[in-house]
Amino acid sequence: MKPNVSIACLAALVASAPALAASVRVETPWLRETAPAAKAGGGYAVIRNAGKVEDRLLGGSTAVAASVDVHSMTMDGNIMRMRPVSGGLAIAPGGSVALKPGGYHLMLMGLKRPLKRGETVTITLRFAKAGDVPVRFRVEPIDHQLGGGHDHH
Ligand SMILES: [Cu+2]
Repeated sequence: MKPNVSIACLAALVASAPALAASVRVETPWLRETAPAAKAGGGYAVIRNAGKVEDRLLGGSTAVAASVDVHSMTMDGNIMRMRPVSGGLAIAPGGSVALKPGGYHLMLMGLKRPLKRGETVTITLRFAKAGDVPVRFRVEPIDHQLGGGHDHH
């Protein structure tokens, strides 16, 4: 019996090795509160890649929306355009990417209910290397600033 147990343990170690090479940290995750009839919502955070290899944020899933996509926002003359980031948002090893209003963001499509300030919503982010990472996002008022210096809570 003993050799079989050893082989099983070894197999488990080998299977978990790729996950150890990838490591992401999600800081200051927040969602913007939405109007009652809104069908889409925005999500923001700073994502750090503490691993040794490039990773890519592909999207995510949540119970409160039909889908979670990664969008970029750019100015085209005076028109703001959002579009899905094809192939995922790359995060260099040792680097970070900020998802913030006016820039890259998570787009919750097909909202099933409004997002109310103060509540917490779990979104499972999907990374190419790190896999599925559940993150608790706090819903903040529309004028919330990432890391803002005048927070009076
Ligand atoms: Cu968007």
